[in-house]
Amino acid sequence: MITKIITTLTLLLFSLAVFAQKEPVKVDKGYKVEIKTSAVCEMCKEAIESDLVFEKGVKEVNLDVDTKILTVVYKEKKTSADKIRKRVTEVGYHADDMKRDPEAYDNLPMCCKDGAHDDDGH
Ligand SMILES: [Cu+2]
Repeated sequence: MITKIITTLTLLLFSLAVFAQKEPVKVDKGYKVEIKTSAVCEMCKEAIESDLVFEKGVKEVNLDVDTKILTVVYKEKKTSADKIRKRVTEVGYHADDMKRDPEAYDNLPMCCKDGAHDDDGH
């Protein structure tokens, strides 16, 4: 009985982990992927977008600060969703299941750190 519950829970957690990361979808200009980040404000948006826009193969970048979702359109021959996620971690933010680079995070402005916007609800 216990074993059955554990198996069910494990499967459930596993499927949640898989669904947490969105698969890229085909669009006119290449592929589009939505990546959940740890961005908290307009400065984060600026930092991530201005960095990603120069990344090889990246066509369009947009971060929605409210949902923390980064939408990227890229050429599948020049880059991949994982490379883009990696790049986001190097700017200092989590990207889906990929953890941010600790050094990059240390260098972020104070307002972009965890909890900086908790008090006023932003
Ligand atoms: Cu910020």
